[in-house]
Amino acid sequence: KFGHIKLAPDDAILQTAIAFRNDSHTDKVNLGVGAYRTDEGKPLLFRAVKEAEKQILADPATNKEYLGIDGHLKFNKLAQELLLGESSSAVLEKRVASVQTISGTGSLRIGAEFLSMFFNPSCVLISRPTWGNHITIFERARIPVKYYPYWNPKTKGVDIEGMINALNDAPEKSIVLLHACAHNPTGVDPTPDQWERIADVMARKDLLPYFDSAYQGFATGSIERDAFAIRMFISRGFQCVISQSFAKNMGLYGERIGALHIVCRTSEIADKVLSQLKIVIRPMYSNPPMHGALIAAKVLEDPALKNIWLSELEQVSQRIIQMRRVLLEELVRIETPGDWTHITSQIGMFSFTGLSPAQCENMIKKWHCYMLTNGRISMAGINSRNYQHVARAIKDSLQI
Ligand code: PLP
Ligand code: TYF
Repeated sequence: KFGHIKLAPDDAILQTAIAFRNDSHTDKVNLGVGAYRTDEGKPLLFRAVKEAEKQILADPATNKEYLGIDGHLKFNKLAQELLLGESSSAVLEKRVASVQTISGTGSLRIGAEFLSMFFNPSCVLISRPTWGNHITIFERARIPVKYYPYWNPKTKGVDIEGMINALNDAPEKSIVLLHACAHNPTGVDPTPDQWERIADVMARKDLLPYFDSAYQGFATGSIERDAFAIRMFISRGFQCVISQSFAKNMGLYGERIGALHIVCRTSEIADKVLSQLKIVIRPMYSNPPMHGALIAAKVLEDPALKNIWLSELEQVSQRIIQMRRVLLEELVRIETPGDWTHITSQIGMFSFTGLSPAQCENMIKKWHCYMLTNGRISMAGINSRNYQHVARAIKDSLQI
């Protein structure tokens, strides 16, 4: 019955994690998967999360009943307010349809399916490059995928003219997928002025913005600043779709907690959208898991826990920024050829080094520095014990 099935390739990103684990070399460095690591190279359990979990388990009212199809309602509301701001007109006017989802990936998949069924899109425009899963998710939802240029290898910045031109040429009823902040994999975001230009052309062409928000608080350490683009679009009157993940900013990777928000014109429309989102979800997994929602809701609801969380988030983003500085200084100190200042000007979890595929191979094979072959390194994998090794590896690989 199944003998005809061919072996599928592994996910390129998750494959680097496996290769790293299987390497017995003592100097190995994990710069592959975007998951935060402490300066000791260990996963981080946020103190606020641990405390919230303790309170949840101690509460006699805690049970393991099913959630509704749309998940934990208080979580949905708190997640909405974190993203859009408590005083957002869209929140106050109750015109945002929100459902709990299976982290950011599940949110994107439900969002794409909903748009495929109810928006009749001509295509989705995705940045080139992007997080690989974006492409497959929209293809699976039967939405044709097109691209807009994003990365300018010469300036190692955003190709804003290329992007604006592509949006200008977009077919009617296009969806435009935008990374809300901390673009994966490039680490470069549009400036506020560039975001305004993007909004101008999208308003003129009546394109639908779809924000992927996987790193709120991770880019700058500020929840508000990292939500700038989303809030600016909404304040300009855009309706939009937003996928939100708590994997990175609460360190809840394996709990699979996220949300999907659809900002509508009126609360009546939002009610109808919500009813249809439930119909999309019901035959897929019936209802989402509870534990991550309880944790995130507790952290966002309790002012003391929220403060602890925000200061931890600040520390996490500061450590990454510090490692950018330390790596750059070391590259300069050992006289690495070329300009490496993009390491410190890029933001978020990743740096797009500009190394070629062959140079990346050398990083991996000779130096045991596991990274993506598109040149992306996860800054979270760098720490005070391995930055010199990574700098030496980069300098050596440039000879390839
Ligand atoms: N979107 C982007 C840009 C990402 O980098 C990721 C990965 O973390 C996700 C979405 C979804 O991650 P998760 O499903 O773990 O929330
Ligand atoms: O880009 C990354 O490394 C993160 C983590 O299928 C990730 O977004 C990678 C691959 C994947 C899911 C999450």
